Amino acid sequence: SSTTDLPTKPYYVTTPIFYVNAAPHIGHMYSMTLADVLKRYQSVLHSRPAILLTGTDEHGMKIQQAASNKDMHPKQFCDETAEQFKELASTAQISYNRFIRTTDTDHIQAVEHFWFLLQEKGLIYESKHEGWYSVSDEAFYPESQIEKKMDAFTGEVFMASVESGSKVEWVEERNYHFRMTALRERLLGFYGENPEWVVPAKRMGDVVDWVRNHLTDLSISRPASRLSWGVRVPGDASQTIYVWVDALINYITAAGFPNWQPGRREVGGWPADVHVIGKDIVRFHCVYWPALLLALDLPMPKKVLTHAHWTMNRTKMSKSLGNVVNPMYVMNVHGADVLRFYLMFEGGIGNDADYNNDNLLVKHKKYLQGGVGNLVSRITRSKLWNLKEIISRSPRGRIEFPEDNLATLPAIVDKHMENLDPVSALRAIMEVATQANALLSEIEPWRLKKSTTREDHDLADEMVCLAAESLRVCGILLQPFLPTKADQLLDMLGVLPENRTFKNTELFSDTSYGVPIANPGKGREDSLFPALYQGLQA
Ligand code: ME8
Repeated sequence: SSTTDLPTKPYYVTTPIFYVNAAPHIGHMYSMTLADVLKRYQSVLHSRPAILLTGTDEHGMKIQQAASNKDMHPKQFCDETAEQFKELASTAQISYNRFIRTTDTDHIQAVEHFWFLLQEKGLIYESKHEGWYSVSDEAFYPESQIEKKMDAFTGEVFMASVESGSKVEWVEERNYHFRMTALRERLLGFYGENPEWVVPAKRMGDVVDWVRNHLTDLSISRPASRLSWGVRVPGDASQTIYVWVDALINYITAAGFPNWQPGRREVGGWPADVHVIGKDIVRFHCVYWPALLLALDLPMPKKVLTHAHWTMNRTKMSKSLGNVVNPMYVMNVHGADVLRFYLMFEGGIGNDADYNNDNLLVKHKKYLQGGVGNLVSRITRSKLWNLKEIISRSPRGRIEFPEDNLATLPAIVDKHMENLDPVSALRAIMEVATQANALLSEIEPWRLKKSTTREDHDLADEMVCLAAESLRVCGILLQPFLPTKADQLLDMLGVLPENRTFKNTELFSDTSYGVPIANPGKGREDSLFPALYQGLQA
């Protein structure tokens, strides 16, 4: 077949696959939502085929122990929590194409095959291993990165990783190693040629430093007598494959590895356009994963978006600490879009953000209820003008501000999204909506409409048209962030479904809207962003 029938590569974005040792919290929903916004931006606004992968990481010591603490078979234990993550994804409107579980048969086969290829390349050897292992992080740490710590409550003294604070235990065993040091120069070369591979770029420094100064071969199996819950080493059932090697491969399992045909691996999406991850797992994704891919001469993911953490009273929200906010509860009370909005608007990519329910209420009131919501009801509910008629004429010319901001908004949003910065994109959209509202309050078309001069009437029409355009453009751009509410907004304005893509964001390019598509029903006209229930305690 000729090159002309090669399919275009879909945009491919992934979330981490989450450990199933405990129920999901806000932090997991944050990674999922970032990934979903990136995907929807491509698919909804740019009509580009796009794939979103999320799922669960089910093998390893951590899960084995959690299951055994509950006296459950690990698989049965995983089934229960995996279901909760799946439920979170659907409630939060995460438009995933596949929910992968590392216990899926095709994934296990992919891991075995990956191992086989590494072995064929002579990159696996057997030796004795000793070192400090953290079950919580599922990682070995070098002696230099271990310190003595005391539990503030129990007084217990233990050894812990300096980096993560997690408890470590001394391990001596025979296992298999991946000759990662053989890839040092190629890794450094890759980082050098792709200084913007890690987003934000400030997290690249540690990665390079680590590879330059601390890279060692990687222990990639554990004796099955200790770790039985996992994929067995092909040809040596006495060893179980290290959970991080198993987990990282999920990104190519879902893309069709190892059955992709030469030259056609793009069909499944590989290489990924973006891996979305938290800053806690940068080393695994930015050192181990590229080393494994380089070892097999597979293409690298194009970008790794690393985000900061949600804290609760300034302490990292974590399953093991238990200081978590249950997103299902918040969405149950406020709806999915409200929480998505809060996470995207306040969440930290560069710096940690503190979750606070009062702040959620404040931001909702200011930007959604009092901002976009207020604007839409002022424009669509007034009996003083006929919106459809005004839009069909698109009067303009006398009011300038914020038309400039409005006209440039799509390009600005596009730039932020290209830079993998949905937070700035969302803030720019909200800024324009806020300006439009302020201008409307200043010009007061409802007052001008009662005037007797033709001029006042014309100015009022112009203002109404500009406010409607602000809403239409913001509504289109908000679709990836607020999938339900943005649709509802565009329905209320009467924007046809086929006129909701990026190219429709050009000002005054749509003169066909103005009559609601689905009438929300009497008494429900203001239901786009109703006041939130205030009683929720985080
Ligand atoms: O690390 N704030 O799984 P995990 C923001 N299975 N994001 C947070 C967060 C917080 N407080 N807490 C967790 C693992 N996250 C591995 C991943 S990938 C091949 C294997 C998010 O269940 C963030 O994305 O511990 C973090 O990287 C991820 O959840 C860790 O989830």
